[in-house]
Amino acid sequence: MPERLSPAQIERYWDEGCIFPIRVMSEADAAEHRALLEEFECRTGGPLKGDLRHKSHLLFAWLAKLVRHSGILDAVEDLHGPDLLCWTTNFFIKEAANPAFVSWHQDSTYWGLSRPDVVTAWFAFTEAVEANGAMEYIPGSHKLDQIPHRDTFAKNNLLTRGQEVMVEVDPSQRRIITLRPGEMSLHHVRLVHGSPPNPSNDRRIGFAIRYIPTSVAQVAGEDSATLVRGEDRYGHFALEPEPSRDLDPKFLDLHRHITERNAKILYRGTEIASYNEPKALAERG
Ligand SMILES: O=C(O)CCC(=O)C(=O)O
Repeated sequence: MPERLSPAQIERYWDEGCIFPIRVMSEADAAEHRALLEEFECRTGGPLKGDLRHKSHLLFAWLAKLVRHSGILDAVEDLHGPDLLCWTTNFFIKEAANPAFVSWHQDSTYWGLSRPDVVTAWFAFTEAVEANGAMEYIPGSHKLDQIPHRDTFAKNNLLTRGQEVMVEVDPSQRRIITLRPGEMSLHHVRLVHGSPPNPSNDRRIGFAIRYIPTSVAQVAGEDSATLVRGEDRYGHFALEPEPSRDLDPKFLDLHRHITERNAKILYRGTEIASYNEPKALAERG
């Protein structure tokens, strides 16, 4: 057992649904990660878009390494044991002085996973503070069952369906997840959380890595995941290969296939079939 987390941190995770800050790498190394992302964005003419923001660890070798980073996995193992899958990854990028926000929600709502044994490692490429739209959460809310959500498809909402909890959230209860670059928070899949816009003059960049023990299954369709530690004795997911270089054409094809299939799970019950469409639908009203 790695024991990256102290007993007090483990207790707080199960009690409050979230712990932070946990240092994964130095600020200088986090700045290098940001530079790698921005070098790609510069070359391709602007911020990472659409489905490139999802499962990006299948496209970039440096992100494939990040999801396997022992500073992250040792902490996840302390919560969920030694056999771990990375189910997905999602960039949450808020541009400077931009209205993008994340409504109050529980991650578990549309993911189709068999049990709420899912932890997100939200890794900070930049600092995340109140002034640039850091994540906020309601302590203890992960102990609630699944709360009904309504889909809004709101234009500036970064979530797939712009989904929000159909209960009043008391803002006086909220806690802000403040992180320096290279630190992470860990949050439970049932935690009620969200984040306001970023009015600052720099981007706020987070990379959310979703981990599950291999015993968790997908119940809403065919799915794949990356074995990042231990052994998979269940075979609930097709196992994804690791890219050894960035943007390998074989991996671009695989990524397209996987993200299209995932979109069917995440958007089931709507008319939407891909990560690129929701804004268009919202604009059509
Ligand atoms: O990055 C944010 O502000 C929100 C992220 C989020 O909702 C998540 O990681 O589940």
